[in-house]
Amino acid sequence: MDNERARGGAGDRLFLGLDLSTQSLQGILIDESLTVLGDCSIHFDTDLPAFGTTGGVHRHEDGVTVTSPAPMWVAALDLLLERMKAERWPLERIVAVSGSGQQHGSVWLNAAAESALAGLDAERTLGEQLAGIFSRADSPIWMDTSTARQCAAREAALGGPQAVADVTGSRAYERFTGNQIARVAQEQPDVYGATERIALVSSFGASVLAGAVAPIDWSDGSGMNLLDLRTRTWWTAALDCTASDLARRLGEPVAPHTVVGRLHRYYRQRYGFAGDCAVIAFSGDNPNSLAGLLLRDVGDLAVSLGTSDTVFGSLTEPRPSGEEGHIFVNPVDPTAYMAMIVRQNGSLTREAVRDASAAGSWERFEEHLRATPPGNGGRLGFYYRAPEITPPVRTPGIRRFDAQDAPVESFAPAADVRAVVENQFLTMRVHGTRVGLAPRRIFVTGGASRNRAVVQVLADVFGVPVSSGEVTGSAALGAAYRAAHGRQCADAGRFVAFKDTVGSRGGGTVTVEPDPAATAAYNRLLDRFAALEARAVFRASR
Ligand code: XUL
Repeated sequence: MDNERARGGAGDRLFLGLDLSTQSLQGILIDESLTVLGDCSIHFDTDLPAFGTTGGVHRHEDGVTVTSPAPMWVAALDLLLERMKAERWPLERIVAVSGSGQQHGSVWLNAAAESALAGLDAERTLGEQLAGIFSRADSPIWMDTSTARQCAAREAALGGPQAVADVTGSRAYERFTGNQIARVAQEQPDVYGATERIALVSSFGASVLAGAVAPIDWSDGSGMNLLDLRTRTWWTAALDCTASDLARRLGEPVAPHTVVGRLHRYYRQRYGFAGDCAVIAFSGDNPNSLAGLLLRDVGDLAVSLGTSDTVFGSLTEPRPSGEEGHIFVNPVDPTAYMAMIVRQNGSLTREAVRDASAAGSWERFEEHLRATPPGNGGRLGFYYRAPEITPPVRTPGIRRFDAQDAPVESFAPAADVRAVVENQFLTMRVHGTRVGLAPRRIFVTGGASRNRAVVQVLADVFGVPVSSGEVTGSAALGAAYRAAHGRQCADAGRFVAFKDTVGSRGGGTVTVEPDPAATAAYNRLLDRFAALEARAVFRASR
């Protein structure tokens, strides 16, 4: 890192954000003006090859179980801090650290965990000292789809998918932690019996830093199908149909800005951290990205156009759907919520149409978009190259309709390009509206946000201005902002609005304004689009 710059950073106090994602552990250091001073990552596959992961995970032979070794995350933390020390990061000026974890993953801790965490000795590595704290060292993660049976049983016990969504924010999803816990309790009762505490990846990260099992925060806790969104307490009926004596194993959930402990002396003695460094509750990666992209106001929507497309934003009133989308407690405003939609058919689907209809060229793709009218003369296409989450589609396929709703085999190349882009944004609008998202402005990030003609369609479909800009490491950055926010709340002895911590920064670089005539065309199309989409998809059934 540019140490001179760090030493010259605004104010004396620095904040550290960590992101334990599927493939890597990233650390971002910011100063009081929230300027990034340092950014460092450990990549699990290459930096810790002894754990034998591919993409940070182990895919099991049954084809549905996916786990990551929790000891790998522990080893990664020592490695990251060693690098920061070697690069002479001013760790002694960090007054708060917070973090982010891939959502839904669970870490299984035995009765030895509390004392091993509390007694960390700076002469030995974390890996050596924490090797014996797991009742199972393999953590099921969000890519695991092995719990269809538990989802069906828990939904049946709790009154169906809509009833589960009404209380927890989402219908039962295979990757959600409550369903994962039910599977372990049923299939490995000895493991469950030997488990003293169950952490999320996020709360586990905070535990290793604080030297004590840290509480789960409300926002990441919303990804478990166990938390009552409105009371922010565990839903007793959901606990009861999951596993015995679960409340004790989960501990009490807390607000995301809570100080969950002080950084253990291990880090002071081994790496030179300050004595007074607060550990702020860790949260999920998507909640942290909401903070990192500075979506401060209700009506600010983030659209991330990546391998999968994600849409999320803040809400004041949750409107959970028993069919689609997720509602979480908001990570920076404990009285508010966030809604999120995940679409599997993102960039690979756009690229397939680019290859087939624009000779593999993004320039040609953009020319096609500019040469065709908004609304595509009534043509609508539905492109599911892979099974889809929103809307649920189990059997991949492509369906195209002409202006009279008649199925057609193909479109001319330019119309095909427009159809795939319009499909992706119209579906975000239709399904986003169903979970209560009503954007006033959009921040778009990810690969396709560099294509201005694509961003123009996004602005036109939603009828709001769209800013774009690449934010790398939005989850780690959000964790660093939340560290600053949590520390500010603690110092003030009361909740301080996140806006007061982050000020007026953010908002992106280029703003594309919607064309009112184009938006009117999309408004007219919307009902027809939703009806045809319902016809085009094969709904997933359990
Ligand atoms: C969200 C989800 C993923 C993980 C990725 O529900 O499953 O986005 O959080 O880390």
